[in-house]
Amino acid sequence: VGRLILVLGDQLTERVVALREADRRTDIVVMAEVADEAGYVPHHPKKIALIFASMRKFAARLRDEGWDVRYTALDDPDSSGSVVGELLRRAEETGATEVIATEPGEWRLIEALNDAPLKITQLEDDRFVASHKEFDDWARDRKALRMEYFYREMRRKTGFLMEDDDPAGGKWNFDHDNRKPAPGDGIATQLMRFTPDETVEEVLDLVEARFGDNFGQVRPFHFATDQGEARRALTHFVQHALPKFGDFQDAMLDEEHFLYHALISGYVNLGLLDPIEVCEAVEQAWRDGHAPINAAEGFIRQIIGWRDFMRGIYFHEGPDYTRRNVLGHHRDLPPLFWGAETKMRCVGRTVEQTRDDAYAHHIQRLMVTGNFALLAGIDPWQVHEWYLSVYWDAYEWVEAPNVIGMSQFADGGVIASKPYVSSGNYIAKMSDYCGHCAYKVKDKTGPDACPFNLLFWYFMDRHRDRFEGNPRMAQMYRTFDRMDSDRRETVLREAARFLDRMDAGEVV
Ligand code: FAD
Ligand code: DLZ
Ligand code: SF4
Repeated sequence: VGRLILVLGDQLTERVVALREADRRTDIVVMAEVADEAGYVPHHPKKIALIFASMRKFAARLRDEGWDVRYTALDDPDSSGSVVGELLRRAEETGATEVIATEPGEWRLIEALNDAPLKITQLEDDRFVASHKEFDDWARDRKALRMEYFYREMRRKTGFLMEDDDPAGGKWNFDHDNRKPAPGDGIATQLMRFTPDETVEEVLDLVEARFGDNFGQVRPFHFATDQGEARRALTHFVQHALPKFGDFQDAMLDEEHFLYHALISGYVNLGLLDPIEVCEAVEQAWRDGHAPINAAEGFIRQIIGWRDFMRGIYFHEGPDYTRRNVLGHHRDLPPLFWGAETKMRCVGRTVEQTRDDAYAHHIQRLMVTGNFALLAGIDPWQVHEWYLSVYWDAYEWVEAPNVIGMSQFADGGVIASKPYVSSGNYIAKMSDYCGHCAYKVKDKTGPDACPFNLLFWYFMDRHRDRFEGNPRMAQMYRTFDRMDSDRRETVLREAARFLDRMDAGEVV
């Protein structure tokens, strides 16, 4: 009897290690849509549909290539409802006694496989530039783990944008040229939309029926659901949006959801696109003179830098990472995160877009919803569960470091050297939200004051002990201390009142 080869919903490529190790003449592939995975958080229906539809198409392809695939659909009456349960059921059905798995991207599932009453071998997922060992070797003996230095190693290792031993263009990092505010003219590339075929439509019906109460709607659905479509989405990005990706990476517009972003994270995380293939396409565009170096470098840094770094941190830090809360934040996540009315235009629009698309770009996630949650002192675990639920690309290995670490500083600075907090000024500079807002970003106190302006000082004041000695924050404390004491008191009092009203369920 052959072995069972487990392929999870975010391992949809022949290049995944368990499939590379398998023998298609004797081994049996197990794939399962299960209630446990679909329900550990209330995932956005579009995310569930993307995963199920892509799983079904991948299973069909494996069958075409001669694999024996045992596939459990969500509504299979014999299903046990869990990944381990399905492995046990298939073991009994086939007589197999051994399972080969690619290590899942979440401790919860790694531990479930470890604890299962079956011989399961978990092979390290090598769809990343750095292996666990390479990351741990790099991290060992370093006082602080900083992405920039890790990234340079990954540039050397992969050879992307390298001229012999030197970085192309003479610099490792061209961020200085990026970060332009939103351009005023009609802009942005058209999103690549795929029309659902019969397989996808079936999944949309299933998801609508089973997860219709989750935040967001499954239709309209336009994501790619196989490797061919995902490659077309990548090509579309490289042709149309990449040249301006760097310039407007941090910009936000009230009426524009996607700007020049790639919209590929979901595909890369699922396995529909390979991260190296993505970087090759981007590097080639630069070599062909189609995209400037600041765009190509900025983009490649997001993939072999940030993405790989986040994965390294998740595994390096261990299973308790998502429970960290060094700032002692305990406020409940307010209903406005789930679409309840808010007068804050930036937050309202970001949440609305998240509900509609299961997508928001990096700066919306970091400097609007993330910034607000951090300033307001919301429990990072609840913030983490929200992000894990609502985005099409959210899997714990990448979501948790971004949320717990980068955005909420709940890990005490493992990832970020200072918290990503800002007053309304930053949002006013990088977006056109404020012009549509009921609050006034220029007001620092008073009935119309932008809540970010109030909460910024509330946060700084509350965490003075921790951050005053941070050289990158000292200037802010000096500014605060130079305010006259009446004004300081007014700001803090109004911030507290704002939070009380929010906690009481008032529209804020
Ligand atoms: P682009 O802006 O076009 O960037 C290109 C690619 O770079 C992305 O597709 C992605 O693969 C990679 N990338 C960029 N930044 C990061 C990063 N910080 N970490 C990892 N990869 C990165 N990304 C996820 O894939 N899943 C998540 O659950 C997730 N949660 C996030 C939560 C917060 C609070 C923040 C601040 C960021 C989060 N990110 C997450 C990172 C980033 O926001 C998304 O990868 C990006 O918005 C995806 O859209 P895009 O493909 O258009 O990306
Ligand atoms: C996210 C997800 C969902 C919604 N459903 C399934 C599923 O039914 N079957 C499956 O194999 N995987 C699913 N996934 C992805 C897993 O949750 C993911 O593999 C782990 O969280 C590790 O990243
Ligand atoms: Fe957001 Fe403040 Fe601007 Fe309103 S004024 S959009 S709350 S930053």
